[in-house]
Amino acid sequence: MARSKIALIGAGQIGGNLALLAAQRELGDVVLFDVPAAEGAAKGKALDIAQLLPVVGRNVGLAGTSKYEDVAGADVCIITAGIPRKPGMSREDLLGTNVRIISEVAENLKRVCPHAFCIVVSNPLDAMVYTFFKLTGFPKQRVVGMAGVLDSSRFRAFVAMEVGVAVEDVTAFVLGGHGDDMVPLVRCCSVGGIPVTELLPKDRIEAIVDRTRKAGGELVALYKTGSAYYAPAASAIAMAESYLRDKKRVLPCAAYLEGEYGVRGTYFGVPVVIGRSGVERVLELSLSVEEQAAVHKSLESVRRTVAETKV
Ligand code: TXD
Repeated sequence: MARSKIALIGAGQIGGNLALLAAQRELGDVVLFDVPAAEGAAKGKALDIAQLLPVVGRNVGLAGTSKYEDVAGADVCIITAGIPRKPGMSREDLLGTNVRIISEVAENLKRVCPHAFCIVVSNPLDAMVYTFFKLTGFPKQRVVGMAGVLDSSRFRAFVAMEVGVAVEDVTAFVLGGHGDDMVPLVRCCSVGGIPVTELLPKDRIEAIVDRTRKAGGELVALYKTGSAYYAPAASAIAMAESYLRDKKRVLPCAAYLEGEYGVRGTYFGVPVVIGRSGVERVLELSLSVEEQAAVHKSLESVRRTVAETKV
């Protein structure tokens, strides 16, 4: 059977790491796409990773390009095209530039990858995936935003650090938009099945929730030249793998909602099942009054940013 084809639109920090992880997991042949001025970097990263494969004993094709024809027919497209944050910037400050870039990418992928499962990563995430969905006209099952997997992984990492346990034994997820008012759901966080509220005092849990919400900015301040890239890449690859291998993973993702959680007509971070048909199901849970208020606040922020896209 022919290998799957994975198009990485944007060959920057996250794009390069996506290519490395996709190759190491033999998810399929990888094409790194970037603008002509950055085509050399795209080709270089493809060649560099190809030269790594004999060391790790993996076999996939890798190429770099600035021609959309070279990504034609891709099964999965992961879009990181756009500018990242610099210190002092909010995700919303990226909107003007990134909505133009995502619009150009959407027009081209609509033409050359009409059947692809598309994972949008560029910020401000909820507004960029909405823009991509509206401009491609692709079905909602095939357009999803990557944020919740990352935010939940950050939440789990901080809980594991605090309790002093293995990360794989911490279960947790984050609801809502990819912004500082995202909603880490403490009630659903457990360590080896034990509710975290049994293991940590209230003030430590609140400190972890606050750090999770601001985790992106913490890395922007440390990196100074851009934003996170290792964990975002791993998060998008987990989503792509669940699609390509029909794994039916339950992953928190920005999905287009039509009534679920009382949300209609926009992308919002909720737990979904990803399989070979894309976003196959949205899993709903009943929220407390307090959780509902926090989700509503996050939704208001998402709606404000989406409105600014004018799409
Ligand atoms: O959780 C999340 N969704 C976020 C996403 C987590 C971290 C970073 N988040 C966002 O991803 C970040 O705010 C940016 O909007 C994107 C990409 O971040 P990255 O760190 O990879 O940025 P780089 O290194 O600047 O790479 C962006 C590449 C760069 O090589 C540009 O030349 C390219 O995008 N680019 C384009 N590619 C294709 N087409 C067009 N038009 C284009 N314009 C720029």
